[in-house]
Amino acid sequence: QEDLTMLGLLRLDMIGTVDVTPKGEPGLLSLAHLNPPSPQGPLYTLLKPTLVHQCPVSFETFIRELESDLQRRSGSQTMAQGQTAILVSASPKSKAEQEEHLTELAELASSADLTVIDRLFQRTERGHHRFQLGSGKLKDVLMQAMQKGVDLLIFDQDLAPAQLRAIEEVTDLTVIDRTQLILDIFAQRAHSREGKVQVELAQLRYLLPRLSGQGTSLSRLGGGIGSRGPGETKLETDRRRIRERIDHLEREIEGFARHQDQRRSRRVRQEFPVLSIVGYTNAGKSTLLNALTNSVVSTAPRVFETLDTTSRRLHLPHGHEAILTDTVGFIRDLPKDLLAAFRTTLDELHDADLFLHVVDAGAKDLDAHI
Ligand SMILES: Nc1nc2c(ncn2[C@@H]2O[C@H](COP(=O)(O)OP(=O)(O)OP(=O)(O)O)[C@@H](O)[C@H]2O)c(=O)[nH]1
Ligand SMILES: [Mg+2]
Repeated sequence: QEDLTMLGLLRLDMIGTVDVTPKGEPGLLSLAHLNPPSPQGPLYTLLKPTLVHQCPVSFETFIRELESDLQRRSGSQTMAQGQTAILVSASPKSKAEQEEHLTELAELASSADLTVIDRLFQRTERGHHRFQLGSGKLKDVLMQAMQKGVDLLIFDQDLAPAQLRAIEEVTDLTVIDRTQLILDIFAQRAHSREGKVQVELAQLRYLLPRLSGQGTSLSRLGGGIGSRGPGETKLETDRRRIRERIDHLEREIEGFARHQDQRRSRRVRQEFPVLSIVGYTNAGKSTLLNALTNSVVSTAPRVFETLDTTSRRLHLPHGHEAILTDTVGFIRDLPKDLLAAFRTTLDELHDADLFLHVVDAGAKDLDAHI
């Protein structure tokens, strides 16, 4: 069994063991080879043991055919289905709670146009782990990933930069956490200048510490003790450029905030009451705005469809008017970089005279959404 695990983990084409008889002569030869990734098929095939000199396999042809088969399959799979992912959760929380969170993570993943192939979770002790989950469980995850030809692991828990690196090193897969997934979705969806700036700022703030983490491993690769490898110098430049960009974006956001103040005071002069639609993401906020004001804000059965604030005039009976605004939805454990970056968007809520809290009564964990 251990040999078979090695076959998978090291991505060998084939592995064989030879028994040794008590007399010291070669006995039975057992061979196993990898299969091309497929969602249902087994990871490897075990051949029937034979005597060494009766070995049925002509290695050169066999390996060549296997290699081209592996290549063909992995090629066609990524073309046909787009990116595939395995969701992973490891925390001291109960099984039920982790499952529920993974369901939400799956919604986030499909909102980012990823195909979720599998979900795996583990209940762990509190405290810091090198891989977030146990190393045995990580092997399980990796075997699943290889068997199913998956290219992305998504963790429900936030990973420390060192954990992220350790997992990537062991698995050779792309690893992201929930925060990064949410940032990616926001980046895909942001349309307004303001939204784009806010998302980029959040992404850079998230990236910066992770970049310096990679710096240590790169300088180790550079080899010379005490000498700075070329990678390190480049990273120093990258880091400085990122900091400069962050400064720049922060100033731009301040500009938006001033602009917003002016807009606000104009609105106060007009003395229209402001009604703000708030609520969990995908609850139906934009649909309500459209229905009440005859607008065409984009709605979709996926999370974070709306990022930009929209304000519309609402005609009430008896000739009264109000401003109705629709804005970005909430989600539990909103990444704090994102929260900070979206301050100008959220500041709009200060203007509200009334909140309309939209709740999807059909949501499974209704209370958690309120
Ligand atoms: N069954 C039902 N579906 C609804 C209702 N209101 C909205 N929906 C659907 O729910 C989905 C989400 O609606 P949106 O209006 O985009 O939700 P949102 O709160 O603006 O979502 P985000 O902008 O992504 O945070 C859409 O597919 C709507 O068609 C409703 O009252 N009943
Ligand atoms: Mg919306």
